Amino acid sequence: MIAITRKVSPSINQCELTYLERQLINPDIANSQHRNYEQALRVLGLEVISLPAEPDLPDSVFVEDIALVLDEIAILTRPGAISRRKEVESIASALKPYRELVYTQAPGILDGGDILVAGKTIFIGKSTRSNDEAIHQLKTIVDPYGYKIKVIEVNGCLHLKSAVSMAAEGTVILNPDWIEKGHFQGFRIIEVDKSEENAANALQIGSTVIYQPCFMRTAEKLIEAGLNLKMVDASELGKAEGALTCCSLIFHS
Ligand code: CIR
Repeated sequence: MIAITRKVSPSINQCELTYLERQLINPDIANSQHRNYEQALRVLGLEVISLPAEPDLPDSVFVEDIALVLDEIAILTRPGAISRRKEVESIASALKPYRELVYTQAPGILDGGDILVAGKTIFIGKSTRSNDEAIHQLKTIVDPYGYKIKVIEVNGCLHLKSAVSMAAEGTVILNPDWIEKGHFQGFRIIEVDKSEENAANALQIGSTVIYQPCFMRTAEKLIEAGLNLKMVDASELGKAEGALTCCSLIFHS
């Protein structure tokens, strides 16, 4: 497996914010946490392709938003935030050796944070960053490969994956205040602790779940459910409204 990551931009303090108040981000702490994240991926056996920082693109560490990489094809997004559109070019170059590339087009907007893949089902969040036009385009692109699209309204948080993420095959971590649980009928659902609204974003790698130590109550629930957690603190990037899934694009080589 390969993980594409990108170093934290020195301009991270100019990041986009939708639901959070601006707080000063310490670039040294953010960089050190990001290095630990990359190291955790290596320890789990992934080859990490760590792209250099983009000084003029504040949010470019959040590579997940720029592409959806399936086994068959990679789809480059047209990110919802105008300030993020220039991130696409370098991610396309990094993906080119591995996949056929296709691009979503205007007036479609789409962030990878709104896309959750569970086998042959692709859940897409309709949020401030992803619209019907892009969802329609994506459906047309993935249909020949046998994927089914399910659309979910996202309310109260930035992306679909702020509200739900995969913890294991058939198991999701979910915040029921932000999305309807009913969309995940047939899945085992682990709800976040009420006091930890941002705790639904975890990064599943095989039988391990990379998770943040600041969400201890939800972590306890995950451990009780039999999951194997590897703790990685991403709290400094949390001030930029990012979490764990957003810092990598993971795919089979
Ligand atoms: C943004 O608003 O685009 C960034 N500040 C945060 C993006 C986080 N991405 C993600 O969760 N997939």
